[in-house]
Amino acid sequence: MLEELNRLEEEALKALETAEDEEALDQWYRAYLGRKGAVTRMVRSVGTLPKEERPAFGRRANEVKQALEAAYADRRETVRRMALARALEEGAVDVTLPGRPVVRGRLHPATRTLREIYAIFADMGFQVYRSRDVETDEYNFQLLNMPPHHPARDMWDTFYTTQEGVLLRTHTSPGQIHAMREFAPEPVRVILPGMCYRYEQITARSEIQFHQVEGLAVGRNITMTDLKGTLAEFARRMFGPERKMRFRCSHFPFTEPSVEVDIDCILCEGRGCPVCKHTGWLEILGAGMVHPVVLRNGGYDPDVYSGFAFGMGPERITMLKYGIQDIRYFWGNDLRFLEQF
Ligand code: FA5
Repeated sequence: MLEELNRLEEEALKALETAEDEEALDQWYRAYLGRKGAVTRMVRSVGTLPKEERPAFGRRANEVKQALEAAYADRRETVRRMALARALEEGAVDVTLPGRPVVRGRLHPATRTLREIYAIFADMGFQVYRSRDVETDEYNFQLLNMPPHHPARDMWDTFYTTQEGVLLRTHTSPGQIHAMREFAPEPVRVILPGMCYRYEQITARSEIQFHQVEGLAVGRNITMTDLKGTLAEFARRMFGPERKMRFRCSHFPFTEPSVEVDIDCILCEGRGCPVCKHTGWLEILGAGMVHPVVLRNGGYDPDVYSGFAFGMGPERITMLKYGIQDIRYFWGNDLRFLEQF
């Protein structure tokens, strides 16, 4: 019986050497030291021995048990270390390898132009003023001197909501009223960027959704000369000092007098081409002196205060700067277009 015990110990120690992972260790434990393990069973069989052999056997059995428990704990630690070493080796990183390039995003071309516009006007003391895209008929038309049935409304058809008198703004000009009502009677010098919406045919030059940047300056003694100087400085910085600029008489119900501003065609240098429709000029914005009715609606006394306003389309300006042929590229979400900027 004692011999058998010694053999079992030897066998168990040998088997333990081959256990390489946790699972094999558990299996080993169950096979030898578990409740039904070989060693446990042998310890229990002490009762079947003759009385005089029992003490010696019992002592030896305990020794074997302790020796195996200790060997098991040792092996367990070794296996844990081996697993760690293997994981470190497998997960090793060669820090000298070149990194994987991260694809860089970029600004939308309209955003780039908007930011250029902000920077130019910031230098001239204009702050950015935000106003809402969803407007009322009152702000989009009436307070801008376009009562119901005014013929000028035909130029600015829009999307109406199901709520009576609530619509998507056709231009950023209603923001003029919001800004004036906030600042009056203090002087105001703001630009108002944002999306505008028009219910019109989509063409290479016209979208149903586009940006505008409105400008507004109100104070004492503001004259048409200030408007011309401000816009000339803007055009010089946006398009370069070699560009020529012209002011054409025009009409907007909310300005008096009104002008439209052209620059000489960037593509043909003013000689005439299909883009400028052979005129040599390209329109970039509408402008004028704020109409007395609009000043009064904004909270200023037109006998004391005067002001100028203008409204430009950044997408059209971007088209001119980069020679983009079709405005539909802007919101088509085609990466082949967007990645060029
Ligand atoms: C207006 O919207 C006036 N509110 C501008 C203004 C402001 C005049 C303040 C006087 C004082 P107009 O409809 O011309 O004007 O539009 C102004 C600019 O918006 C145009 O020059 C053009 O650059 C841009 N724009 C107009 N319609 C579209 C469109 N469908 N798609 C893209 N850009 C457009």
